[in-house]
Amino acid sequence: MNHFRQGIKNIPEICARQGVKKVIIAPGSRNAPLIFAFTAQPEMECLSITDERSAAYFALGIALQTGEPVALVCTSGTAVLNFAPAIAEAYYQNLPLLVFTADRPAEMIDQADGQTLRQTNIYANYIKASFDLPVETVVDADLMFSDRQVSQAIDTALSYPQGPVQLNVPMREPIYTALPDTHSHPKIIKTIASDVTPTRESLEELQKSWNSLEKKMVVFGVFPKNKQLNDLANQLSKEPDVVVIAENLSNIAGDDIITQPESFFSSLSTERKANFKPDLLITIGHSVICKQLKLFLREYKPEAQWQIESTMSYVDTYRNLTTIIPGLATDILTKMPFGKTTSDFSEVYRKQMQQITVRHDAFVENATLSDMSVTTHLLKMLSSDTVLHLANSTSVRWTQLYPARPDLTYVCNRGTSGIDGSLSTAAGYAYASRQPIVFLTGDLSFIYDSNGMWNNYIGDNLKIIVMNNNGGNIFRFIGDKELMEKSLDFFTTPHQVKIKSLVEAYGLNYLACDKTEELSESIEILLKVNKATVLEVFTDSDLNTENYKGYFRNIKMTPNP
Ligand SMILES: Cc1ncc(C[n+]2csc(CCOP(=O)(O)OP(=O)(O)O)c2C)c(N)n1
Repeated sequence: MNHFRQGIKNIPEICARQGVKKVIIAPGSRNAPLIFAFTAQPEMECLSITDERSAAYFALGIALQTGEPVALVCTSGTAVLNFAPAIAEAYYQNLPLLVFTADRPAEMIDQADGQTLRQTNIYANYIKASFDLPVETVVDADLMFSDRQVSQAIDTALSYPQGPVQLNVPMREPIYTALPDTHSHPKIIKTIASDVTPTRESLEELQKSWNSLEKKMVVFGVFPKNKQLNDLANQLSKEPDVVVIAENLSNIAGDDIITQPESFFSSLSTERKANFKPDLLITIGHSVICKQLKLFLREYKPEAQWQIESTMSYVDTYRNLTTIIPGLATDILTKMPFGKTTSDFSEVYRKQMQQITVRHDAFVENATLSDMSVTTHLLKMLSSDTVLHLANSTSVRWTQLYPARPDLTYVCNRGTSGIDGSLSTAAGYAYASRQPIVFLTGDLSFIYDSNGMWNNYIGDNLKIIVMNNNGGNIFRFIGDKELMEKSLDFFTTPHQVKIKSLVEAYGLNYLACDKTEELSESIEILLKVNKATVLEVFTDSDLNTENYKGYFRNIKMTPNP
């Protein structure tokens, strides 16, 4: 029996049976059989997005919100390359994307045929696995091979640490033919869930170190919201010998947790820094943004560093890594012998933080219209349960200067920190969520990914604030003014783009604010209106730069205990 296109027909069925229930389809011809197959599968929720770069980030946003795998389908050629930025981001964020790339048959590659390039393992350096399906499923073995690869690919994407997987699907003409009516009941392969725990001996070793190393610091990097982990962090922060540092993107917060590390470590005077040096450093989760923390820990080296729940092994950010601990932080750290020491380590940190809070509040209060005042107002006015999406560049950095709100969820594409997909990611997240979603972004990141508004799935729960300082303001924060003077425009890339026209072209609501006294009311209207809306706030890059540098001059004057 000839199983022509049976393999293609089975793909969405295997997906649905392995929990892949959403697919984003980008248009094309070579992928027509995949479009027929997915749109015919009753359990599959099919979305259509034209721009492949945006489609893939939209899928990433859905996977971030749901924790479930999302499939992507595109035609052959550069369409495949346009998925790449989001796939790289998904790889470093460990998000399960199933990427179906339609392809020409092998004999047509490098034969001057249209829309054709070498697609086998095309995302090699940032993909968990890549599979080439058979060009046709004629004999039983073809079909068995195709079904097995699809099931294996999904299982690979879902196994720890999760990640994106490519399935390259070469197909010969004819393309526009009906799929077979037959059902072949493809077999499913699944890896069972399993726990990883240290041996009793290893645990005893860790407990001995915990007891012998007096001053402990626990640093939380980027992490999805996790109540159990947050409870553990708050429990640890009450221990006199433990200091807990957590950036807002770790979604860890509490009264005794330091959630403004950039301000904190910028406030330490050289003479007093040694007082803040930990003996044991424990790092949990993904990357941190805070440069001052990295510099401090690279200079004031702890005797040991434990790394827990980092899906990328041997990440030695602080160059102190000694011990990698597989397993969950909540399983391991709860077994440590708490309350055995009388150290005042956390008290030293608490006193310093109290002083910083006073200086911080005084500096940010009553600021004139600027990216800083937008951040101050927004963080005060957001309703509980809001998911705050942050663009890379200064948007995420401004929020990191403020205490993290435990009732918010903070999200930012810090896997590869690109400015190219944050809007599409927020739009995908908002599509899959009923929570209020607020996206704070700079003007270049907004314009770069304005195609993120080019789809029929923009939820009313999506609100966007564009801090328009006419270019990449960050380069004026970090770079050397004299050195960059002559070529500054090549860094900041000022522009003439009318964001109002862009927003209205995509059918979203538009609001604008260019006066200090109107800011609070503008944000209030934005948060209240029941439609996807963009608030553009016009700010001055000179003032923003002065605010940012002034903020740290002010913090550096904090007296150290
Ligand atoms: C895809 C990509 N291209 C270039 C960069 C380098 N880059 C980092 S921040 C930035 C400027 C962003 O400007 P904007 O979004 O206006 O934010 P602002 O600096 O004003 O906060 C650029 C170009 C990047 N991170 N990602």
